[in-house]
Amino acid sequence: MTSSEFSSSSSSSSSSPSDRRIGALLRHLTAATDSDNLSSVYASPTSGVSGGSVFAHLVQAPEDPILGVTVAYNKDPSPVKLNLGVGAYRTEEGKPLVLNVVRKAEQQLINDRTRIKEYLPIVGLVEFNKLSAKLILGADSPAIRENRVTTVECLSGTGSLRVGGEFLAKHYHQKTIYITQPTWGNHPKIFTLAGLTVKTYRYYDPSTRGLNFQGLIEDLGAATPGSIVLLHACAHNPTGVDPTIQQWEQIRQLMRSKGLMPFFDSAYQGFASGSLDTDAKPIRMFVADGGECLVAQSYAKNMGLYGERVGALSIVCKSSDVAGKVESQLKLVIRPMYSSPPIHGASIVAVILRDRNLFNEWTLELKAMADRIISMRKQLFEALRARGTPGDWSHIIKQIGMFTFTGLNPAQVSYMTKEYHIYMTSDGRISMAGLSSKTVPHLADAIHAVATKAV
Ligand code: KET
Repeated sequence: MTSSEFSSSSSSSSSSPSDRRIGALLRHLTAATDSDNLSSVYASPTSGVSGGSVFAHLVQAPEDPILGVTVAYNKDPSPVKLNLGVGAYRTEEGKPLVLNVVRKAEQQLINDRTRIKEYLPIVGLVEFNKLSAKLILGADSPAIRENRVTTVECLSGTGSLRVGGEFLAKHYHQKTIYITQPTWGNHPKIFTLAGLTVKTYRYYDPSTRGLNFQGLIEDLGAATPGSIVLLHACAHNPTGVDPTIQQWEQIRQLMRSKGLMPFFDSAYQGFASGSLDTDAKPIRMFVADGGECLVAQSYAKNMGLYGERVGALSIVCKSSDVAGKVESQLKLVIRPMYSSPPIHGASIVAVILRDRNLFNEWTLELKAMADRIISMRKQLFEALRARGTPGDWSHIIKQIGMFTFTGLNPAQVSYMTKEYHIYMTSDGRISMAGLSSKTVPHLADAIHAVATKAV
């Protein structure tokens, strides 16, 4: 058995997972009203049997493995502390960056006094949806031309994955989704809570620090026909290792021959190669064969709109008739979840994508971010070479996107945090986007220390 199962949503009941969740919720609510003495609840609304809090039995939950790194970093008073945990871009000065083109778009929005704050439709800003589909599938995409793509605005990449997952759990005949081993830590949680059963397929080979293509092909070849497969469109998180275009073609052929449903997570379009079109190529290969697929897009990283929570879910269908029905069902997923998405971030994106000049300016700023990260890779690699740090560190310059999967173990990571105030996820992933020329020597010293000491 090469793949491992995270959780199973199957039960003896034949109802859908969301029906079962709602059923469980209803049973819970009914049980509470049946057994509670309402007058005592009114007399003392927050006291339990012992007079303490009704939540006293809760255990303290651990911080999130990625966002919790920032929480720990914020508490550290050290002046040399360095946050390489979350994948968020920083300037050479170590500051968050608001793109100039985003400032311009916001100014345009503010100047336009006709703009209102009404609710958006359930599917979000329609112009944003159209432009997002074009950005990821290509302006000349036959699927768009044939009107068989449905796109809904969602709450960034996470929200798009969650809505897509719940839609599949409700309406797709296979409830198993395969995710890469390893993957972004939120993937198994998102899909399990959406009602899918999560399994993994081999992806990364620690001995080569590269792709385990053989393992990947074997695992997808052994997957139950029709299963869903989560694919990182580019700049795989956390490994920074992507298949080549030839390998993508083999993956596509295998998946199509087995009827496996592709679900792309595109959180880093433009960050892998610096080109939006190049990074979207694997998705476009799957769309070009006429088959169906899902794509979750995020503008958090490539437009720096992290906190605006702006993203999109596109479902490419075989016909416009089906796409219309899919959209109608997506609305039923979204309405009880958050009703409709926010207006501001999507408006910024729409202003930029619709205007040729702003769009070009964006691509230049995006390329500058990608280039700065590549230069950090070179500087860190050189700094380790200069120190004579034992080991092969060439993966730092070979891996792509925001992260380097260093190969450092949890004990080494914790030593670097304790002794050097360098913060990263315990799997040894560092966000290269959080590094600058000034902080490279400090990081290189820390890596050198753990590589030469018995930590
Ligand atoms: N997919 C992947 C692969 C991913 O790395 C992230 C975020 C997301 C989706 C979701 O991003 P959103 O902000 O919802 O559009 N990853 C970084 C931040 C996080 O963990 O939330 C990270 O790995 O550091």
